Amino acid sequence: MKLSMSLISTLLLASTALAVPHKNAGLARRLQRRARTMRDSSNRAKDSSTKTEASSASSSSSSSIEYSENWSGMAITSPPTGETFNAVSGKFTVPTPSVPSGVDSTDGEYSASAWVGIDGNTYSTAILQTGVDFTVTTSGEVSYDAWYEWYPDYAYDFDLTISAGDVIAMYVNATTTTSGSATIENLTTGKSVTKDLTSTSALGGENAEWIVEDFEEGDSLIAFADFGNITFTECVAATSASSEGVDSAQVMDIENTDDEVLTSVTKISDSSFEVSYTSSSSGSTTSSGAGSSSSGTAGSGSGSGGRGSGMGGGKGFDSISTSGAGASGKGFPSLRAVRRFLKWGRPSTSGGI
Ligand SMILES: *[C@@H]1O[C@H](CO)[C@@H](O)[C@H](O)[C@H]1NC(C)=O
Ligand SMILES: *[C@@H]1O[C@H](CO)[C@@H](O)[C@H](O)[C@H]1NC(C)=O
Ligand SMILES: *[C@@H]1O[C@H](CO)[C@@H](O)[C@H](O)[C@H]1NC(C)=O
Ligand SMILES: CC(=O)N[C@H]1CO[C@H](CO)[C@@H](O)[C@@H]1O
Repeated sequence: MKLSMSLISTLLLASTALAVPHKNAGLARRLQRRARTMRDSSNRAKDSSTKTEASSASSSSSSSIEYSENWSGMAITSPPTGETFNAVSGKFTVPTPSVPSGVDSTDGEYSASAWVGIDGNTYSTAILQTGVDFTVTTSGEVSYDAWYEWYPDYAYDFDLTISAGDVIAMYVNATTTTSGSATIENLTTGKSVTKDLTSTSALGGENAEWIVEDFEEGDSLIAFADFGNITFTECVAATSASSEGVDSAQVMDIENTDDEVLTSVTKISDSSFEVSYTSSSSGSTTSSGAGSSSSGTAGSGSGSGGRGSGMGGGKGFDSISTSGAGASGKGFPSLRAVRRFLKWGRPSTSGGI
């Protein structure tokens, strides 16, 4: 999968003529959405950056914290003997993200994602996952996307409007190792969306996880948003014979390449835990200390009626033919190029969406 991703990246870099200027806000928005389909939520960096230390902060039964550059939360790394996980679910309340204090304010946008999934930790060749991204720009615009993904295929957006404060339930269910579904439910309204999925990349049913992620767009990690804290509740990992909560799960925290630990996990019960953004003390350029009063980011709703218009549906991008780099100097990859590549036949997935 690493190979295919880097191949795609190379291809996309070669097509900068299709990259996009961001003076057109609507276009930039769609391009962001498109770029989001380049999400890569595997946890490849984990092994190289894994270290453990006594967990004093987390009053959990887990005795250690595993550090990852990408994932924070809880991950069960093996099902009961003789069984495999086929359903993982959890709930959380959608936070209002804010720009981390002390960052260079010219920096564009900051995101994080909360999701549940089967596999992807120790079992690395497939992940069935679903969740919600939250993004805040330095100008205070907040947006959300609900999505599903059967890695190594890309993430696709659900057509669902998400707002801060929504209580969201997330479910991934595997019916076989190569088929299943992802569901996001708005518990405030009871409305839910489900996507049936198939893949040629078989699940192992070895891992179950509830994660807040610094996800990847293109071939680099997005700038991580201050998400405040996210409490996962009613966490259930099920096999066909039994179910369990997070008692046996491994605590994971994000430590970036500057050795700053950006998250802190606190276990609340077997079915609930909290992930908090812990602002890094070092490197703070301005803003005297605790800037994280979450400054009421104007208009935390999702507003813009065009959101959720179905990235997976693939409409509307065909006329993109502009030049220049995208926001903050990042060239957004071209959907057209991606599609072309997919048509050429991406080896490792059916894309069966
Ligand atoms: C959930 O319901 C609330 C209240 O009606 C609404 O504002 C919000 O947009 C809904 N979110 C989703 C994800 O459907
Ligand atoms: C997924 O599994 C849960 C139980 O874990 C169940 O309540 C839910 O209905 C299932 N959803 C689908 C779409 O099969
Ligand atoms: C979550 O974050 C808020 C704001 O930072 C804080 O006041 C609150 O204590 C946190 N919740 C918990 C359970 O720590
Ligand atoms: C899947 C993913 O985002 N993995 C990334 C984790 O972080 C390392 C280091 O930045 C990246 O190399 C991985 O690609």
